[in-house]
Amino acid sequence: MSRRPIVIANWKMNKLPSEVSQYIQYVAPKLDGYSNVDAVLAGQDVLLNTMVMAAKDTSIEIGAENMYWQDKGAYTGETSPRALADLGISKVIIGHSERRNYFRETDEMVNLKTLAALRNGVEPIIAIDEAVQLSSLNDHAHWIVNQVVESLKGVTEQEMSRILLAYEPTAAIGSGQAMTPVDAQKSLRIIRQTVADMFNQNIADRVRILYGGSVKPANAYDLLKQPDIDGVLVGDAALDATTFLELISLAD
Ligand code: G2H
Repeated sequence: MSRRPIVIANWKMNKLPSEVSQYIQYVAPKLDGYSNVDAVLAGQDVLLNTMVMAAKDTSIEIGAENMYWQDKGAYTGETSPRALADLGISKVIIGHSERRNYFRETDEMVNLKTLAALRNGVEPIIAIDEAVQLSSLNDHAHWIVNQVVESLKGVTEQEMSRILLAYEPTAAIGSGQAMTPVDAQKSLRIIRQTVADMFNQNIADRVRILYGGSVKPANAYDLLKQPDIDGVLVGDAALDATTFLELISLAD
């Protein structure tokens, strides 16, 4: 089963509105040379409108980094999935480790957000993290399985074609030290097997699963060579447009 590779930049809270157009104008024309990979830029809410405008008529997809699980209403300061869809946002990162750790997002909230994104036509990129304090391999596997199961509660077989999963071991995030490709592969295999157990092998074979955590050009190729790693979710390294393109070329 061949799955289309994908490189997602997660700009987190780093870029300014004034920096968006130059980045996209630099990257977009060069993407024409890479037809076998999807390129996604995810930015904070205040950038999204500018990002969508700058990426119009290009192959770049724009994603959000977070959203609320209600479609609309009196939720001051939150972002509506309905508004994301209306703006032309195609994907949204849900349950990133930083959301879980700094903003106390729980598996239940991740599940509600996943269902809300699907309901509104935005594809969820569900982040699965790995707590640092786990002591045994069994704990590790159980932790991952549990997050996948809880995140995907109530998702239908049909909706699974619109879901992406991203494994991001907490210790590797922003540390400069990615997990080894072999260890990352083991975790992604557990995630794919969990999807097979919840749904069926066909769906598990089709779902795209990404690795995230200190991905850079020096390690991306070996990570992407692993049979279950279909793409990468990249923070720091993707802040630079040239490096993002390098990652695209490695995934193509
Ligand atoms: C992990 C990743 C992107 P970085 O959070 O989601 O960030 O590549 O900086 O570790």
